[in-house]
Amino acid sequence: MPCLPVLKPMPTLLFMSALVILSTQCRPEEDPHVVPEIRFPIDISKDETEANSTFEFPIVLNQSTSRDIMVHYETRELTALEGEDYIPVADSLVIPAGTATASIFVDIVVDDYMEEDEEFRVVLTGSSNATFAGGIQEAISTIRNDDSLFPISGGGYMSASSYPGKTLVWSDEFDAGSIDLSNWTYDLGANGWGNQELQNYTSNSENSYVDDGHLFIVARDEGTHYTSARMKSIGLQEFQYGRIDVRAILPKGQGIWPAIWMLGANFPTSGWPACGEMDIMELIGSSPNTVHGTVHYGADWTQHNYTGGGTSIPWTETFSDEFHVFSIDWTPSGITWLLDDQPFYSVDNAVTGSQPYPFDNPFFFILNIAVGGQWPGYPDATTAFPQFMAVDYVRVFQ
Ligand SMILES: [Ca+2]
Ligand SMILES: [Ca+2]
Repeated sequence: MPCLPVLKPMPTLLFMSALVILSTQCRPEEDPHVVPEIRFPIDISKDETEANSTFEFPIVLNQSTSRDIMVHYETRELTALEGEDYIPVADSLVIPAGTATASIFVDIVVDDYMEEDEEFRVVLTGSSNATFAGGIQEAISTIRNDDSLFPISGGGYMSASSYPGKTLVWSDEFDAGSIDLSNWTYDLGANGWGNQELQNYTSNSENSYVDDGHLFIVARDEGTHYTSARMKSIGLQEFQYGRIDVRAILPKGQGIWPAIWMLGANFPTSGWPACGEMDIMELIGSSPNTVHGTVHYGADWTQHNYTGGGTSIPWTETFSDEFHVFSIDWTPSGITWLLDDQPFYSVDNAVTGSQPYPFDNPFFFILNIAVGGQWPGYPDATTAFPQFMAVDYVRVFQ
């Protein structure tokens, strides 16, 4: 393009301005082939929040040039997965002539569920009219977890919604937005209770909450102590006899002791074990594929006795993997324990022998995770925290 326009007479000031403009547009000494370096050394680490839902990766040229620069880029998975953790992109961007910066934007998937901190890469796959400084063509992005809710799948065994000759008399499906306090209240404290347990039970939402149709009870390592929750239906929901189904995912690990159980409603006046105890499900976290059903009884604690049985799923599985249904069929003639509708242990109403038979009275529910104790032992370096029990429903048919 010719650089010597015909100059027309004009006022001096305007003439000088025109010369300046002409000189910047047409400097003959400028190298039309200067090749800038692309600098892309920036790793990004941000919390997974709405405010950070788009991660920005700046690209900087060491100098601008008179030509457009084109950069091709794409995202690649590391521990963060396409679609699940971020929205994959593969595109090109233009750094216009005369400018030296641009940015790549990647949307991340924001949810409320706890995950590991996860990483993905943004890779510069090629460019036109520029080189890569130091050969660096990728940035690593870390999506930092800032959530505390547990993600679970709904898979696993689902029990029948009705039984011949029986009526559903009560259930908590945990479908409301919060714990139904017309069904449940809390035991608090408990550090050092009779079984030498370590946890302190709280009513804090970190230790019990309802999410997506499930009740979560969470055992946490608070550094100096453990917290958990123990919920009970005493004075609120009490039943005598019935088919009881509880669908749950259980925690695991050395020293972790989840339980789904019942005590006689006369516990406050008669005391334990005279009130009777029916353990629908107990699990010792170091044997995470075995559950136990037990009854405890005795006129007073010096005459405490118990009997029970267990059942296991294959050793390659655990009760943390998916839902199972823990049941008792409790009638005037005895109690049968079932796992996923398969009976595995029974007692009849002569089980207490010379001791009083307490299992002919109303009982209330208790759902809890204990940490440590004489039976499970204590957490060690192999025990992962937090641990949760997710309960899909508690149903009583009579
Ligand atoms: Ca999350
Ligand atoms: Ca549910």
